[in-house]
Amino acid sequence: MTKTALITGVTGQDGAYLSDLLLAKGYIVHGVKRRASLLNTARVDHLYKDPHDGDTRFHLHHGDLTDATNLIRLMQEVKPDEVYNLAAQSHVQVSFETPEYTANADALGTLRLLEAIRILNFENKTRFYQASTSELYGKVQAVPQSETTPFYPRSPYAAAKLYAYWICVNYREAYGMFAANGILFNHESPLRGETFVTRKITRAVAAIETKQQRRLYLGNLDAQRDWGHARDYVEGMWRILQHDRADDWVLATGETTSVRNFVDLAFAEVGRKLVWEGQGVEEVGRDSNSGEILVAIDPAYFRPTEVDLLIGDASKAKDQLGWAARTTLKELVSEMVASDLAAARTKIPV
Ligand code: NDP
Ligand code: GDR
Repeated sequence: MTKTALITGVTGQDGAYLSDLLLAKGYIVHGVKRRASLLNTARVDHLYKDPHDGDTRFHLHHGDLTDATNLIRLMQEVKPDEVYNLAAQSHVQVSFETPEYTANADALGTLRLLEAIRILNFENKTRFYQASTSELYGKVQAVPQSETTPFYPRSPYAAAKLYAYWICVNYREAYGMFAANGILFNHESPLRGETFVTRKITRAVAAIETKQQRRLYLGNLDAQRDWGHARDYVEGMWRILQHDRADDWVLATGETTSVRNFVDLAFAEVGRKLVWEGQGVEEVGRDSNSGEILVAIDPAYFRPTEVDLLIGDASKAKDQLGWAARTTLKELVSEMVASDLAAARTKIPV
């Protein structure tokens, strides 16, 4: 029987990869997009067909996680077998500037969707996936982090996602809903938003290589993250909802890398080696051939509270879902730099 999925955040990185995956599996996919003054569907345009030109299994609806009546109406119209709640104000640093909005969209938005399912009596029909995050571990209480590691959020974003995590668990226990949390560690791709650190770095490498930028400014180079590929992780989301019972799952690679090391890997893709000099805000990365400073610190990118070290233990997902991250960090960096270089070469150098 054809399944129907509703994806919030369909225009984001994960929404695009998940739509691809579900359509390939034969699903009918309904995505929720926000109205914006400019078109914001670039990541899913290749999936969209004008309904006037015949049958399509990919549909877009306007909506917003801050608008409960809209969510109830959409849920009623679509009657989804599976809901993937990927929509969020997802930038940790921005959440320090917009804490109330972040809580409204990321915490209460999740509650609104769960309530929509309950109001419509879809508890026995609709499975719910919540995009939980390794940011919940924040000031980490154990290394590596698994489903049993205590949480200690370190940003308004993480605090909002903590509420979303627990309301999901609560609706599962209180109303028997199939509501599952995927606690996903950082995952990246050529579709990653331009202001997250990996994409900021790979775009800068491409722009420096094509002489469109001189220098890259970053914040904390010592932060360590467990970086995987988004394509692998959306497959994990799908498996989480196919499991015979709702549960909470860590998806991670099990390896961690510093921001500085990610910079080294990205420049290595274009044959450049950096030499790091200085300490703290004075630290710079010089091109080993020309001596030019390619990377410097701008304290504006430091966060009021930082998450220093994330490394996930995904053995539960491996044992029970048969899921494992497949793409290596080297492959991920290669793909991202190649994609940004191709885009940069289409622009005229300054
Ligand atoms: P993106 O920032 O790329 O996408 C977020 C999506 O949410 C976009 O489609 C955005 O729309 C939409 N959105 C934002 N606010 C609202 C709102 N108020 N109402 C409706 N839609 C909204 O994030 P990712 O794809 O990287 O991440 C997907 C989810 O997974 C997020 O919830 C994120 O917090 C979480 N997560 C991500 C991880 C990662 O490493 N990528 C790791 C763990 C969790 P628009 O395009 O209009 O901005
Ligand atoms: P993160 O991702 O906060 O882990 O959240 P981000 O790429 O923004 O930061 C990772 C680390 O890099 C450090 N950093 C910088 N970060 C940015 N954005 N820009 C910089 O210039 C810079 N310099 C250093 C940060 O301080 C941080 O330590 C992502 C998001 O996708 C969340 O939605 C998701 O929940 C988590 O990953 C898991």
